[in-house]
Amino acid sequence: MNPLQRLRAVTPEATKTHCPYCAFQCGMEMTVRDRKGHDIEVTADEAFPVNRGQMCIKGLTSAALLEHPARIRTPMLREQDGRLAPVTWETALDFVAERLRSLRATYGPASVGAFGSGALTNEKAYLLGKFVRVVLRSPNVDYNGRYCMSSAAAGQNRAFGIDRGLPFPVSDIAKTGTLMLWGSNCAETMPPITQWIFEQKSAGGHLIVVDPRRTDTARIASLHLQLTPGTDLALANGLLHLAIEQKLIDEDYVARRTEGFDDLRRSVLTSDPARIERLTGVPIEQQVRAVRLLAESESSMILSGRGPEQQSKGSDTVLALINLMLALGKVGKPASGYGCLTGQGNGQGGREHGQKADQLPGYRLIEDPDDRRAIAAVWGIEPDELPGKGKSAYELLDSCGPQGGIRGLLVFGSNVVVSSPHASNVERRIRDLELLVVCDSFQNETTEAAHVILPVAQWAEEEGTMTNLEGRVILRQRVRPPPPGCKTDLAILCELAHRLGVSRGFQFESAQDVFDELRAATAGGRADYSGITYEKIRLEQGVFWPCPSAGHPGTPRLFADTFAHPGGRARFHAVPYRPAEEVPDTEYPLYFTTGRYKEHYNSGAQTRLVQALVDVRPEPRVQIHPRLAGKLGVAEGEGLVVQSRRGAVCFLAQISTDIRADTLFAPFHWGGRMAANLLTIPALDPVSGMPEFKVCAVRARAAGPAHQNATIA
Ligand SMILES: Nc1nc2c(c(=O)[nH]1)N[C@H]1C(S)=C(S)[C@@H](COP(=O)(O)OP(=O)(O)OC[C@H]3O[C@@H](n4cnc5c(=O)[nH]c(N)nc54)[C@H](O)[C@@H]3O)O[C@H]1N2
Ligand SMILES: Nc1nc2c(c(=O)[nH]1)N[C@H]1C(S)=C(S)[C@@H](COP(=O)(O)OP(=O)(O)OC[C@H]3O[C@@H](n4cnc5c(=O)[nH]c(N)nc54)[C@H](O)[C@@H]3O)O[C@H]1N2
Ligand code: SF4
Ligand SMILES: [Mo]
Repeated sequence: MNPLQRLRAVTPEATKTHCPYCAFQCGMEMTVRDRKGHDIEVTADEAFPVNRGQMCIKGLTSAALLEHPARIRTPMLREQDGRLAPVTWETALDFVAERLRSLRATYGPASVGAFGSGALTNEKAYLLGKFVRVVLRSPNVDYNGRYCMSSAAAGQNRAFGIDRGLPFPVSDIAKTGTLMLWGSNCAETMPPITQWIFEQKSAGGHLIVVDPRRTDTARIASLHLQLTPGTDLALANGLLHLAIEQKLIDEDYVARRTEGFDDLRRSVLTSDPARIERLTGVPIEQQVRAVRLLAESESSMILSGRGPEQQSKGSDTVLALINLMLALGKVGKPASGYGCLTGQGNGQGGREHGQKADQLPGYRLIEDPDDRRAIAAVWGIEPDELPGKGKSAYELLDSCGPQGGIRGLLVFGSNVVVSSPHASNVERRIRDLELLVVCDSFQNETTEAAHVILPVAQWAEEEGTMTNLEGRVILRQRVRPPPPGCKTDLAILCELAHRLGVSRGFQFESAQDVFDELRAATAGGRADYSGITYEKIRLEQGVFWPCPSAGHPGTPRLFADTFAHPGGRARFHAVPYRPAEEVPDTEYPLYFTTGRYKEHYNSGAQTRLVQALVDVRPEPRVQIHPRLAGKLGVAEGEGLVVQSRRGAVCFLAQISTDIRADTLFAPFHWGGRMAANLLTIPALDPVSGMPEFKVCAVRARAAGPAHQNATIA
């Protein structure tokens, strides 16, 4: 069946679209079963080549969000007495525009800004960046992808000159000889990916997992390196040292395709296996086995997740992983190389179109004069009128209030009070804002501090493109109209722009119109979308960027012949090991690390509303090794008070030999007193601005009988 026939074969009510959650962006079909559009069935799209008919429990239950009773259906304004009152759109938008105007007049344009999201479509990310730069004239726009992909992005840009999470389609996973999943628990965080891993394993491939916990992903591995949290950089350098010692380096590849190896070679001299074993806890035999599997398989790949990336040295760690794969001569070979498993639905596209503090559309740089000229021309302004680089996500939030100088903030698609490090600080800061506007479909912990809440359409109620973890640009089609009272993010941005006196450049009939402008803005940029159209996406099951012209087929695979740096070579970087910002000591003797459950998504703002998911995972539990639990006197299901220098949380204990005895783990999907981020440290990677979500020091004690239910209350 050709793709057109396949589209027609679908029943009239079934619309092909994609899941609202993670970067796997499973193809799904939504069928409206009643005339009101309330009863909607979700099935996985058998024909979509990424998930091939599989989906996880989150995607399959996602339709519950559309008619959810908690859905906000009218704008809300905070009254003098602190209560939220429903108001008309006119009132709400006039109020926001007036406050933005007066804050800018009093404190200057940089006093207002926006916080965006990897949940936003490409069109929204593009228009948000344009709105902040052109209408607010502020440098301050950043987004939650800073918490997610920024270290991998920084590493790939420096090494390859381009950042596309995966340089190949996920189907290449099935063809690789050795797959090393480094700090990714993808069996739980993008479950349908395991079909490719199982295929790889049945073809005789090896799977290595690097994680301080024996996760569902580690359980299917033939080799599990259960390292000490925060020591990934040491381990990666150590593997390179071993590769050099054991003569596994592809000298010919290094000479032809790279630069900077001599400096790197010198820098890993001290990373001898015994030292690395002491630092990381990974036995020498395991180090040797891992590097031999990577080097000696005809094809091999390292895919990283948030484990090594969400550290204050995350971008260096990514460089070390790339160093290793370049030195082994793997990058650009079939089914080989380095890739990052992007997290959010549009984590990839969200970082390409200008909602990042240092970037302009097409992955252009805001500090590059040529890039500024190119975008200013598309936007019809002078290059000088474009503001410069703004603050990174955590720094932006930490600057809210009179001291930091950010007085007004618009939030699109992030529950920052739950998902930011040192959450109590972020909550205090945003409560100091003179204007906090949250655009969302639901109230959450962040809207509690909002002056205005604007209710938005959800993913199935509007069109837009997303760029999945492979760099494949896909199309979300509209399944039903938004409920009366809700507007799209695009409409909100345009209407605010008009009220602030900027009409030109903010008059779009549809998301597709915005996409057409985005295409023009990316032409000639690193992430070139100019040859992509909605129609082409429909016909070809998505199009991989770069796609620089209408006749261009898109680029599923990068680096076969060249890298994106001038001269075409990849660059090695010497990245010496350094410890985490905070390591255990006598006062706070344990590591604390964080991550995810299969059933919940990020801050939980959406999934905590879905009963089927709450039934399976009603609350967070702290994972603790039985030996440590015994020492602390805590039993399964009892309260354990976990305390860091920033706060304390009483979690119920989940006792398990799957975790190291020096480490506690908790998910960050809950807010309030159960927020893991009350404990985390806001140490930031100096290059990427990524917070150290994966490592801090804590102490723990049994809560005692009086407090057993403390976390449930
Ligand atoms: N179910 C579910 N799926 C999701 C999401 C979700 O919230 N829930 N979110 C989506 C998003 S936005 C993202 S970014 C991805 C994230 O996907 P993953 O990267 O798979 O998720 P995490 O659980 O954050 O981290 C992965 C692993 O890192 C390990 N880890 C902790 N500390 C360290 C360390 O120091 N070194 C190493 N090597 N590993 C460490 C943790 O034990 C954890 O198992 O998932 C996406 N998919
Ligand atoms: N301790 C710890 N903290 C972490 C992490 C960790 O591993 N450990 N991971 C970090 C990572 S990787 C990420 S990605 C962040 C994610 O955490 P957040 O940035 O809080 O993201 P979500 O929880 O996905 O919040 C999305 C919100 O956006 C809304 N939304 C969804 N789509 C749209 C839309 O199109 N428009 C608008 N206006 N709103 C929309 C949803 O209803 C929801 O309220 O958390 C980070 N925080
Ligand atoms: S794997 Fe990701 S995209 Fe697929 S259904 Fe689950 S959450 Fe949705
Ligand atoms: Mo993420």
